[in-house]
Amino acid sequence: MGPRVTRRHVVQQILRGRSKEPVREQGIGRAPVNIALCKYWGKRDAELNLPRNSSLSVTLPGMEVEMRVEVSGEGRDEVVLEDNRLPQDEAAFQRVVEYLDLFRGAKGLRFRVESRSAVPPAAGLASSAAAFAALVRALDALFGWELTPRELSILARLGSGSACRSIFQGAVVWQAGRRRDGMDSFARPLNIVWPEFRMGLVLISTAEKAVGSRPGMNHTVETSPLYSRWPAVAEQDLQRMLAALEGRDMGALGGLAESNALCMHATMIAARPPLLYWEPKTVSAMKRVWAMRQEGRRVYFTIDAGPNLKLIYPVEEARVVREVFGEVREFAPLTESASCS
Ligand code: 2P0
Repeated sequence: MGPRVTRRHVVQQILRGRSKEPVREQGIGRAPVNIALCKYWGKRDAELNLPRNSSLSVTLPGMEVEMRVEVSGEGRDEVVLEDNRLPQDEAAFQRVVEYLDLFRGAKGLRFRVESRSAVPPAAGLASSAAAFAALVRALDALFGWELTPRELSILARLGSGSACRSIFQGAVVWQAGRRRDGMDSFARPLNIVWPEFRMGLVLISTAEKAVGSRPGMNHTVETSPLYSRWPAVAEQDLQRMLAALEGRDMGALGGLAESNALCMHATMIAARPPLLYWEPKTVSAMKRVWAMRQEGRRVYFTIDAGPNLKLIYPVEEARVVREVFGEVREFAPLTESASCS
């Protein structure tokens, strides 16, 4: 075992020979929200956000975060979300500032970061992955680094694991990698075009969750007797999902995504004390999906670290999905324009 690799080492390695000074007044970056079909749950390195398993996601067209970053005129960091300045004691402020610490250079630059989101708070979607991916793109523009997508993905991962997937569009794989410095742990786009693929949001609640994903996954790894099975299950699910995507096989893909999500939740429910993100309405919605399948409908779901469902179905089922669930917010993540980066 050599010395521990820090985020700072990784940043130094990627930015070696690149500008330490802004080359323009302001950098702007945008990135979409992503929803995992094969979930990231558990880290092998918390400092670098290195996962124990590879994962697969689709991005939601239109659900983007935009970040603008410039050198602060006030000599201290400012983080402004939708025109609201975050107080310094807020956890989100500190997380951004700790990330900016990696990019201050010898002059100790201070930054003003402004974020605008096309993700309505009422959509029940976590936008932190999109936010860190957009922030990396904004820094790349400000400093004129011209990093490759792979380098952007690695830097985004240092902010939030799932952010490395939001550097790309459409169906995206994040390969876990094996290296201790994480240089082989980044996302890549699959460029799958599948215009019939739909994802629909079933909103159960937008209340802030009691346990965030980060402490939730750490608690699961540390205490759940079922967790040890998870990485191998996820790797196998991923290989099967890739084949299902290649074959445009909705039944196989939807079924695998659903059982992958349930398996992830099973590891959390078995944690001590248990971690349950579902509400009673989550379970009723799951049962409605299963009843639809009994009737031959090709409708499946996935659930993240929260109570809301994301339905997966082919466009032919859109009408019956609306009949059963009312107006769901629907996305076509794999059309040609939405899926090619
Ligand atoms: C995912 N989640 O694959 C899984 C499914 C939640 C459930 O990635 O600590 O916010 O910043 O690396 O990326 C949420 O975890 O965690 C997540 P950090 P992150 O989408």
